[in-house]
Amino acid sequence: GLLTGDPLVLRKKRIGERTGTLRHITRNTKSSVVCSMTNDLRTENRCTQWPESTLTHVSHRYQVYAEPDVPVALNKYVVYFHSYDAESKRISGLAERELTRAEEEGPEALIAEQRFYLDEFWHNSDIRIEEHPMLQQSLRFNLFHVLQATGRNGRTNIGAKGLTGEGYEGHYFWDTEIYALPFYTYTTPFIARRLLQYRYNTLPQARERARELRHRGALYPWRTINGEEASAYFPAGTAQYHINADIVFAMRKYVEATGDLVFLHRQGAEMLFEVARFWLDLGCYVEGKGFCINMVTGPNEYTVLVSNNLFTNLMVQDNLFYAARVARRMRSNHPDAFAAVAQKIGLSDREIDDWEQAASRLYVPYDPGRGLYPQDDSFFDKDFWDFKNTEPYKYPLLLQYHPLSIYRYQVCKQPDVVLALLLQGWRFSMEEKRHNFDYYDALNTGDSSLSSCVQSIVAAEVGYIERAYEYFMKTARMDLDDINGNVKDGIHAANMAGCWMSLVFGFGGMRDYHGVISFNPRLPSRWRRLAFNVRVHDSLISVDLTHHGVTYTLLEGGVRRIVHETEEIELQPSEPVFRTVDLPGRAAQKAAARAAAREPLPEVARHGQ
Ligand code: IFM
Repeated sequence: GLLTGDPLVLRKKRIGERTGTLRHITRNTKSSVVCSMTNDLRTENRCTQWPESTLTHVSHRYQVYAEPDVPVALNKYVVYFHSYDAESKRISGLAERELTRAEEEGPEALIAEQRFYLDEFWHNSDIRIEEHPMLQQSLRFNLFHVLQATGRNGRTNIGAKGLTGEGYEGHYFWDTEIYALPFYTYTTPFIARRLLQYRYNTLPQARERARELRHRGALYPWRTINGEEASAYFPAGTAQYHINADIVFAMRKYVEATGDLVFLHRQGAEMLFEVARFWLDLGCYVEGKGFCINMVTGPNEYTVLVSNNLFTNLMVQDNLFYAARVARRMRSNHPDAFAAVAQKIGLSDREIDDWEQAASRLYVPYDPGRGLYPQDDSFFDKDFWDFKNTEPYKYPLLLQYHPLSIYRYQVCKQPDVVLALLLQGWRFSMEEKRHNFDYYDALNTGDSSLSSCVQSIVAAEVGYIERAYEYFMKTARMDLDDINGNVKDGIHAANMAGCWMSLVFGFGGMRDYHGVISFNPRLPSRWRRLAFNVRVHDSLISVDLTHHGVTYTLLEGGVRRIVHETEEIELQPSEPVFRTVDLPGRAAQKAAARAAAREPLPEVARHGQ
């Protein structure tokens, strides 16, 4: 049967001898959606059937008088169409034609097509943890769900709960760019491109939103489906301007990992330049500090509307340098492509200089006395949350306390500085990472499902393998074991994709600073073997880790350079390379230093408070 709920208004219902079609429009956004089905019952048994329909559903009921050894087979075909696919009036016809086509092809052909698609997916994405069936089950469950959740037509994206529940009303967040895109970029890049394409297709709405808030450039919505801002509570919504930086950051990683300059020149650059414009308009120069960004909310939603959120500032700096570099490279190496974008958005040379200037003067809050990076300008002025007297049932805090009772404390819902340590890792020394991780790990409630995977990766990097393991187990089993007790509202898609990151970036130790792929693996003592593949440009690299060492094999593509710990390796087709594994931490630090040396960026001024 086909069911419908309140947000849908019925426009058309048709029920045939074996078929049924419903067309609705969504109450608020007026999108049309069609669902058509047909049943193909095959049996030699005597049977009766009758259609049923109400205002909200259509179905066919069968009664089979089954004899022993007389088989019964029911093939059911269902198709969905949306007004994104074609004009609203045409989609019912399209859906019915697609059904006929599916039935003509038959189940075997459809299953074969599906199998081919999934074989390819697993070939690129599977991760093996030897002799650990429970973990293996969770990895595959998580990655399969991420795939199921992902819109792949450039017009849809990944809902925070996938399509499995009504939590967050189906909205898309930065979860896509920071948690899911790494997985796709390094395994199935054509899907990463589609997800970025979605952001390009909603650039007009982002421009419109920037105008609405009296800014230049483009401001992407914190939560959305159709590209318009849907946040109800701006302090933990629109004020998370870092969404803009996250999108550009993910795009940059995609372009560096794939070399897809066509995307960059035709679509990416336009987004990038509009976002850079936005930053210049949002920030301002402050005497004694530099370029500051005030009144924002960083990833930690338990602290809102602050000045100079470290994560935001570092990501903005990254965006601005990148924007200036791409603009200059395009101008000299691809002048036609550059002229097309520059003309379309009225870009001047002066703006490019301004981006670079703001980036080099971007304010990075730092407390030299304590060797700590404050989450923002006022974070260290706040009192500590009284963890000792907070009973377990009081978590997540946001469901038990008024927001204002939370905002005045040093307390984290999810990684903020710690996420900066991961995404902007090449800027920090290992000592800084460990010291700052220690500080912020103690403040983290883990109230957000986006927490444990990032904590796990950074814990692994700084050498806390046991802690990393604990966080990883929570990540891996979150939905299968309903650890947060809220899976009834839907799965946690970001965490599921984060599970891949915990293994590949965490225990696999992969980093991609400035397009250089490096590995500093560290295997938890309880595992015998961890193996995964990553795709970089046209190469598919297998990474196979045991307690003896790690083997890198080029499975597809031409010669590829990678860095193992501190050593540069040139992988040749069919010539596996084996290396022993160094102590955690030491090698990662050297790799970060090498990455920074390879493409030095202007010195980032750190300011004492
Ligand atoms: O995007 C996240 C946010 O960071 C924390 N609250 C839940 C959102 C959706 O997953």
